[in-house]
Amino acid sequence: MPAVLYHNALSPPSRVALLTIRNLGLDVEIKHIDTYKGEQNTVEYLKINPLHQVPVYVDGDFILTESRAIACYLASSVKSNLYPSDLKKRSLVDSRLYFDATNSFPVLRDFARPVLRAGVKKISQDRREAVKVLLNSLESFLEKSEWFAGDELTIADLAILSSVASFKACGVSFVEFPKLFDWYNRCKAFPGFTENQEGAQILADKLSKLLEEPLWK
Ligand SMILES: N[C@@H](CCC(=O)N[C@@H](CS)C(=O)NCC(=O)O)C(=O)O
Repeated sequence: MPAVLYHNALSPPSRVALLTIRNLGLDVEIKHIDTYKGEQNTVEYLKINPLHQVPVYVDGDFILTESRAIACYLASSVKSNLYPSDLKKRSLVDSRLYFDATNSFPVLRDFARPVLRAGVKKISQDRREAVKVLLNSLESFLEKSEWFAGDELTIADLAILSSVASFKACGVSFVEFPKLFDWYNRCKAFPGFTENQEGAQILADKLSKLLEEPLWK
């Protein structure tokens, strides 16, 4: 029986796990969980993840939550260079993954969640500014190397792509961030890019419908 990823395409963390699966070419069954219909709150699902979130990776009796941990596990399980075994290279990947978890995703979440979950109709200026500050930080990482954790694509790029694709779908301009724009365009060659962008677009369309102002201005 193949392993299962409980997934929702709108969810940036869920797309981190999916991008990893696609780039590793793994045979994993993708089960869609509609978090807007509350499918993450069923008794059955809560047994898998009491935090009622996607993504969750399940392989037999092995249950793994947290998108970036899933990415590390999957890449390690097949000894992929997407998560290098060299300690220093791997630590740089970890560093970027922690940055992604504590900076990129929170900025995106704070931008989107009040609209999706709390009926907010306008995104505050400080949340819009936080997006630019984040993209500026990402731009600075790319001054040192072609990819976020060195000279080759790693799961750090896949994690960051999930958030960046969401901002792109929201219409955020990349004119001030040429290295990031170039990196984003180079990512197009990798498996799962379009699928990830489509999920990001569904998120952006949903936000647009709920807002009383342009999504990005
Ligand atoms: N730190 C978690 C975050 C996962 C997360 O926030 N998932 C959200 C979607 S973006 C979710 O499932 N929300 C549904 C809920 O909380 O009920 C990860 O990286 O996997």
